[in-house]
Amino acid sequence: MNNLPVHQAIAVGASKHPHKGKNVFSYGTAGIRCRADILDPVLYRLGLLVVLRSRAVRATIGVVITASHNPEQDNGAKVVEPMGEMLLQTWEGYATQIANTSDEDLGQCVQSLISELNIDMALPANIFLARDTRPSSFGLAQALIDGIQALKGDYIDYGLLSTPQLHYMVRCQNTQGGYGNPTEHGYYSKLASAFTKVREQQSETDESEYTGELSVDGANGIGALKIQQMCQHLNNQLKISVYNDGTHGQLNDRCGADFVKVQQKPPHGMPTEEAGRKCVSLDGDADRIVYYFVDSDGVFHLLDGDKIATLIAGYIQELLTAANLQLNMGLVQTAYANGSSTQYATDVLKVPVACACTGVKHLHHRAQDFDVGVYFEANGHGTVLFSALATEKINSASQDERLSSDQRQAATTLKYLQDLINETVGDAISDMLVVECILHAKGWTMTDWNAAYTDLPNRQLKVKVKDRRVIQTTNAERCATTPAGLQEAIDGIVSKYNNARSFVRPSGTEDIVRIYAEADTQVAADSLAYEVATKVYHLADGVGDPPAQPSSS
Ligand code: G16
Repeated sequence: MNNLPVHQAIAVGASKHPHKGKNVFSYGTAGIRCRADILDPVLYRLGLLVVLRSRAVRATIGVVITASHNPEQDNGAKVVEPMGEMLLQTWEGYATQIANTSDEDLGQCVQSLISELNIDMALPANIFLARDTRPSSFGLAQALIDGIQALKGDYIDYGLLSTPQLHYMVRCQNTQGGYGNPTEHGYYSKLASAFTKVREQQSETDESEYTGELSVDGANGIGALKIQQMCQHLNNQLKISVYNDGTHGQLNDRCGADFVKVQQKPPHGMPTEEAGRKCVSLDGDADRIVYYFVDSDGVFHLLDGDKIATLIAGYIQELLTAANLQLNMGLVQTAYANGSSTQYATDVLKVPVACACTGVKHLHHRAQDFDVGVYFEANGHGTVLFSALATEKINSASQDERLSSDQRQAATTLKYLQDLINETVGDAISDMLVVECILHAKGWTMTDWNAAYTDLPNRQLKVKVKDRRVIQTTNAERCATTPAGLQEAIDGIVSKYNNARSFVRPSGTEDIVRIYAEADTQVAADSLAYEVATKVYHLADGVGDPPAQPSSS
């Protein structure tokens, strides 16, 4: 621990982590993210910031060093709030500010934040940190630690963890164990015990075609390691084979949840030919999951975040009805949600649907408006939130002798299901266990689950432009307000297709503009996406080769 005055300690650290001032950093959709080789000074500065945040809220704050779905050469950091949520928006601004501050101005920047936010620097500060498997993560963790120590913060370095595991640790710590034990073992035993208890409540019928056999694509990342550890706690209740476990391929290289979702095809490195075989892909920090299978005709079927969300919402609704519990449940999606899923949720499940901007931080907050808020992005990132009222009602119904045993059993199942859900943030491992419980309860195969509704054909493309900030959007990102003429052009293109929809938005994790299109056929969705991408390329200063027409399968 250093004994230097604040200014001096910051300067000493800054000299070890010099800011070249050539790049502009911003705290985007999920933290700071860019090429790993320029991040060292940013992580040092973030170390300073999280100490301030910890003192400001008088609680433990978390940092995960990861760039999730991005390629291995990238890296980044996600800051975790005391209850396991994403960093508060006003502090995202401070993070962006400090990340771009030169070595000379750094002491003054920190001092201004201390005064402006009235932070008592005599208070203790406590930081939990963890990292993914990227080779650059280890060194960046050291830069973060140097920042923490410069402001005399304490820290626990958990080493390799999935992002949702670190979110869980932070919440456990700040609830003094109320949410569980802040250890990796605590995480696995909480989930394994809840999984077993939910399944004990469910009776399996003779006609059940459910199988607990799964192939898992670990994206060559942290999820592969952690799911194997989870398996050791499940007493063979699931038979999991892990592929892309990091021993051969590169992180996220032609595998992982993002690849499978965007390319709409199986990952490399995992056998998927067996008809009906249940397959899942995790992303690079294991906070996203998608399911898929190949049918007997060799056709690939993707069950993405929308299918997972509607499965979970439908099941919770059945349990609420069976337990005679009146709680208001809602589903939160983004503009990427397939039109068929929104229609199914609204018309069949009769669950109200809200649309939020991309980024689980936005969905999470919107989901808090409901007693039971199910939120999922189509890319497989999501979870379920239970309000204090919902938790209380479910708990008391599970013990209420005045209710019928069926009603009590439904409430008890809900109670254990809540324990199985990682409410802090989307968690691929927890989400997978929840889905497996629901499929088990229903006795469903992948084909049964997939039959709930049919996705509208869709396509996602990326366009590289000079400065993606020229594209601004409104109406939960469904409408572009700049550059001039872009939205009118998109509207004109969309009107030529049937049952079509398209929008564009700048990514907050990659240096690209994302294009989404859906229409009545795959050929139409591909052509629509291509036309819109070409328009973006021309109106927003595209760089490199113009977009290529996707080849429809
Ligand atoms: C992050 C966010 C997700 C978001 C995704 C893509 O995921 O947590 O909510 O959907 O980025 O964001 P964008 O379209 O702005 O690039 P992850 O898994 O990469 O952390």
